[in-house]
Amino acid sequence: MTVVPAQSTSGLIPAPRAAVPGSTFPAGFAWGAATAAYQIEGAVTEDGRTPSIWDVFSHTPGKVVNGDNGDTAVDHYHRFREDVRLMADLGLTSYRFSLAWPRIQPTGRGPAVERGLDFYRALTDELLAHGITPVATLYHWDLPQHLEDLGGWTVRDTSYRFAEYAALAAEALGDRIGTWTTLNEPWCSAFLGYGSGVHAPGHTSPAEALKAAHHLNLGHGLAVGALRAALPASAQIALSLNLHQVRPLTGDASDADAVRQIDAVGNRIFTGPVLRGAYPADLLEDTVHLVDWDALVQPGDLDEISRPIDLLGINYYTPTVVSSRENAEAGARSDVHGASEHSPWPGADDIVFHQAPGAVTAMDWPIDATGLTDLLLDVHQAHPGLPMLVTENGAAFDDEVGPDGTVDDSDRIAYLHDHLGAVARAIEAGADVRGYYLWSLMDNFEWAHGYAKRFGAVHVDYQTLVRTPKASAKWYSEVIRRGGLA
Ligand code: IFM
Repeated sequence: MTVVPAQSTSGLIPAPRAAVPGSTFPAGFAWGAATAAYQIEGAVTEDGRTPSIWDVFSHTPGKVVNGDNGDTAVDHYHRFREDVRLMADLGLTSYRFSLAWPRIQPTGRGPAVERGLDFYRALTDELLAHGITPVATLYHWDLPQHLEDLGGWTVRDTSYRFAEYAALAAEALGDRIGTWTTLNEPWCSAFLGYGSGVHAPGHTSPAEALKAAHHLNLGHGLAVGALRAALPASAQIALSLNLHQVRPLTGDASDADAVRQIDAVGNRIFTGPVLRGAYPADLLEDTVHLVDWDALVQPGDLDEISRPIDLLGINYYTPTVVSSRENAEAGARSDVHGASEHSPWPGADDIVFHQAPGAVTAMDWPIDATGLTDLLLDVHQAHPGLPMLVTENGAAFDDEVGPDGTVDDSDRIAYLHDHLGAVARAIEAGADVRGYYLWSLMDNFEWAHGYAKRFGAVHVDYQTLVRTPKASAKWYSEVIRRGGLA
């Protein structure tokens, strides 16, 4: 039986309806793919855009593999119509992309640049014309450099600047975009950007990282307020977190404590204030020697941060295995988040990271789909009734174009099959998961790895910029057409 998945006509991700016959996935489930502005757009000096922290970082020698940068990326800024056609051919019902803050409000202050907004107007019009629901992320790591020069996320003012930018974007695009995400993976912005320094702006200070985390949380909350004020009441507002599915190396109590600590500084530092209105007491205790939390968290901040959201976005790639130092065995990893002698885990110096067993992707990330089911069910149990979207999931592999011009990425198909199965299991167990966004629509600039890692379902030739759907793209379009796995 051929089932055409229900499309959302309202620009919203619908609440679950009856399951598609023969499938676990509900009718109206968002079958999506995701990208981010700096990773795909290029055109970094066009139409008023000014440098972001990633322009500056990627042009700093030694920061990105091969000295790559996003100057051209995959030229989506000029090729978006072709890219939307690819999405439509795939049968995507939704597309998650990010708005470039330095395109819309170049100095992080003042009025919006219409030419920057026009690009997103044209992109969303094209999506809507093809029946694809746009999901816009306001911040996927491209802070205007101008704001970084004033202290970036280590200073409170940036949170207020972010809310102002959110209001400008919502006022201009709220008639076309019904579903909004404030931040993508604030853990990376704070702890890779200001802690280990492997991401822009490349700072290596545990105190700055913790301050950045709070100001990102505050920016999120203030932006939720700004979005609610500017958007229709029906708008859906989300936050995308790369929650760590943390597992102990052994059953020892000290490993359980290692899990607790990484869960605190990796996950609950965000879910605590956002979903419960408080920072976890154990996090504050673990990091009290690094930052003055009483001075950092000002009266009223937690009320702002905990403004209700409609959906939680979850990004998952691999589980995280930890132990205490005394339980560490051979095989311990020091490179869990890129090559840096500085830790992205403030206050957790005695915790050792381990490679989970089994096959790995080209990122050297262990493949374990059970982590996604567990993660979705953990969130479901901790926050019953909270609707979720898997806003990113996917894998990099060393894809090659065959002599016949096709790309046989059967390893990616296996990864996606297992992870969609993991989502189905979480839905069967009661989790309210409303969509899945494959990372990524197409090969793109993979941050500090440059163009060396390919996550796309669509191959991009970086010389010619020709796009070629891989076997996984064809496989995914069959899944979408059926409304679920076979
Ligand atoms: O490419 C990134 C994306 O920008 C954020 N989440 C993880 C992806 C793969 O590393």
